[in-house]
Amino acid sequence: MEDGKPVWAPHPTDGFQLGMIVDIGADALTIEPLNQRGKTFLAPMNQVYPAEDDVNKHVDDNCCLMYLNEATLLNNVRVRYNKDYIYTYVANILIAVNPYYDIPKLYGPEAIKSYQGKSLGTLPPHVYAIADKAYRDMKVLKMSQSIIVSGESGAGKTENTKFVLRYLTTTYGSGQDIDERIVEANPLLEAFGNAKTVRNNNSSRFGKFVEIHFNDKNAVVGGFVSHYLLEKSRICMQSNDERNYHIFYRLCAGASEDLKKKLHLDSPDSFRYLNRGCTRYFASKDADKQIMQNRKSPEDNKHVKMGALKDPLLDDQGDFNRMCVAMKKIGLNDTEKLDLFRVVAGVLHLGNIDFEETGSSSGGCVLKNQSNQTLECCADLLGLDQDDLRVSLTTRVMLTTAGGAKGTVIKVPLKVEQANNARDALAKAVYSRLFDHVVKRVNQCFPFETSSNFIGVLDIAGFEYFEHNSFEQFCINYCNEKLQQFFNERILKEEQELYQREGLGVNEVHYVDNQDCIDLVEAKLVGILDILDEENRLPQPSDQHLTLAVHNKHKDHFRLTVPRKSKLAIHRNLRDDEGFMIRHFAGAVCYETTRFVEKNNDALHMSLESLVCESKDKFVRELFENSNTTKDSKQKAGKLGFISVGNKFKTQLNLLLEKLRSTGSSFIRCVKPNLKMVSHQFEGALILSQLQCSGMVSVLDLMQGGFPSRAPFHELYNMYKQYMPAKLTRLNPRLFCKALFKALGLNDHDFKFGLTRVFFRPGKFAEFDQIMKSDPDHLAELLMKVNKWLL
Ligand code: AD9
Ligand code: MG
Repeated sequence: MEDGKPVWAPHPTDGFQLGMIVDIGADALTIEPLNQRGKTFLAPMNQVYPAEDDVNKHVDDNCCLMYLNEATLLNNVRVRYNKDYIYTYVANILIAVNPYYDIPKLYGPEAIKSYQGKSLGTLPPHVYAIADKAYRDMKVLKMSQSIIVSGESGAGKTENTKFVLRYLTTTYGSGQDIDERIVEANPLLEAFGNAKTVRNNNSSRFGKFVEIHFNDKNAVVGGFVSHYLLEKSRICMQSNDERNYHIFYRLCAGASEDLKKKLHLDSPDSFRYLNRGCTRYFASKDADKQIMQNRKSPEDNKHVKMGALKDPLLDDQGDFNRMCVAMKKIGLNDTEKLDLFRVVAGVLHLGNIDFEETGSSSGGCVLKNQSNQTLECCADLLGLDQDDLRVSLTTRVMLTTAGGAKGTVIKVPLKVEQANNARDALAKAVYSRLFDHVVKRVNQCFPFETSSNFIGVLDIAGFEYFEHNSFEQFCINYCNEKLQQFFNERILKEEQELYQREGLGVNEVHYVDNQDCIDLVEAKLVGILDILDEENRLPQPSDQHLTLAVHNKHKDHFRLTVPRKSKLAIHRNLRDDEGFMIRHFAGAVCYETTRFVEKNNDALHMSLESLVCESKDKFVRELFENSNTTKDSKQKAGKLGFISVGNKFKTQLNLLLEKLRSTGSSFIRCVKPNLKMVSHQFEGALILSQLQCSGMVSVLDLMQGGFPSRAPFHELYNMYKQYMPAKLTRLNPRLFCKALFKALGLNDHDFKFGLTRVFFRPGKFAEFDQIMKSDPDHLAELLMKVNKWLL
């Protein structure tokens, strides 16, 4: 930092503020803010960064700045955001800030056209440029590609994923149905897998990896969707101001009178699974109208409460119609549509079944009187026998070895709470099997026989850290540790190894290897997932016993500690057997272990499992027969009463990473600009923490001294061979490149020659390519210069 020049110093809400250093202490600096002369504050030495001379200047690629640090990155992203330039590169990584409004022409057909075949960096940063790079890399390198889209809830992952899919199918499609189907599958997936949360009105509650497959001529031939971890708890319970999955409300709002009758549907208010959690709003016609006019301003509507359950920001009826159009476009017929709706309605009715104590000495429960009709509806919709359903919900079948009568089946009556749990477990199992089916059915819409390569787009929740963190956050953060490790491997480790191999002499950048954290979760026997499975297999598993076992096994592990060590009071109140804290790459998270054991179990108890497997409704029966648990594991699960959710996720995740490692990769880091979900509001501190969590700061360190673009000598030689005078073609590729660079008069600082390739400073390869391609006459002239130089 130079004397007398402004610096970036920490600011509690803006992230950083400009100031002057007025005094230097042992480990802190005294700063005078530029906009508050005369006032000073202390800032830790390592949180003060040099500022660019012109702080209002912005650049497409952050690596073009003089000082690469988190403050200049934040400032660049801010200046650009204020001008509606929501995309920014850090070398080849794309940062995408959610604008929360439709920026005119940003994604239109003209934009799609303009990015086709263009090297990264020749046009303004864009998600289309990343999609096109993936396509060109696939074509040139004959290698599948993946695009990893990450960011916190509401940051824009799903929207950007959709833009990538639309770009690839529009630009490189085969002009057949399949292109449209890949895009139109989304409304269906979102209807069943997305919900309104406090963070995002259309939050994906599952992860997905969408592959677009290409033939040997590099045209789209089909697609395949893999899905991860649907949030099951939402089906029965939602937090304040949140909703269940969209499909429930859409069906209630959009079904024809006829269909409503058939499915015994009423307003969402009448269903237990829908009427808790979400704020209620007026639903009179006039109020509705006024609400729709104010759709973009949730604050204005906060006072309009009570009445039928309806969210003013969501148009359930319109969305229902759009979903039906999408279903038709991807080829679902009316019977299939009705199958889906019937099961959705069945789940709703199931949720309305209530129990009460019998008062008898056996301590069991019975259905409340008014639930008998609901039971009938539910049984009818799911093809179940009414009495069997009643018995399965209120008793539990157990195999006993007591009194020497080996294998005797006894029926144990359930208490009200246990019956409630059985009902909810059944609802969750039915709905999650239904979601599996939707994904499977979607996959049948774009089948392919042979594929040469694919481009896969990963849209999965980013690192999560809430006040209360449970099993869902534990799984998603474990997943993010794995993805961060992959990012480190691809961006940091491989990069440095290459510099070394090529003899570039660039300073080494240190980053934290998170393998120890991954091991803590997934290692055989001692990892938390295996300890959890072991707990699930005990005759009387408990969350407390599990939690103590985790602490005991990892007493001195650097990454694991007890909640009372947390910085936050809310966590310090937890006992040692109520939670554990993990130090993740992106920060420490305290997990409350209540219901870990239950959430880790995908098995229905035996009587419920056999009830649905024997449904008279073929569709329902097949949901369970064809679910991805094999017959073997089902039988095993039946005996043990346990199928592990955590270990299934671990297996899926490891397969995904294996796949990612076998492809070329690009990264899109999505950023949420504010918590209000409104346009034109940049909350610096919030954004800074997202940039830090995404590993961008280590990348800046590396790039500060690095060369993110490179081209092998022989590639450059072949690329420009056709323009060369005959004499020059005799030169070896390396010498030719040296001559060419000299002739072009490129700045020595912008590139470096390695052993097999030339390395460019960020953004400089695009400049070079532009010169070479833009003007053949000029190129010939330059090459004559090369000729002279060699002579
Ligand atoms: V979650 O983890 O699934 O809860 P995402 O997927 O990161 O989350 P999503 O893509 O759903 O967020 O974006 C949230 C909302 O922001 C969208 O519904 C849009 O209203 C808005 N959004 C996001 N990206 C854009 C954009 N490029 N242009 C306009 C956008 N609006
Ligand atoms: Mg999403």
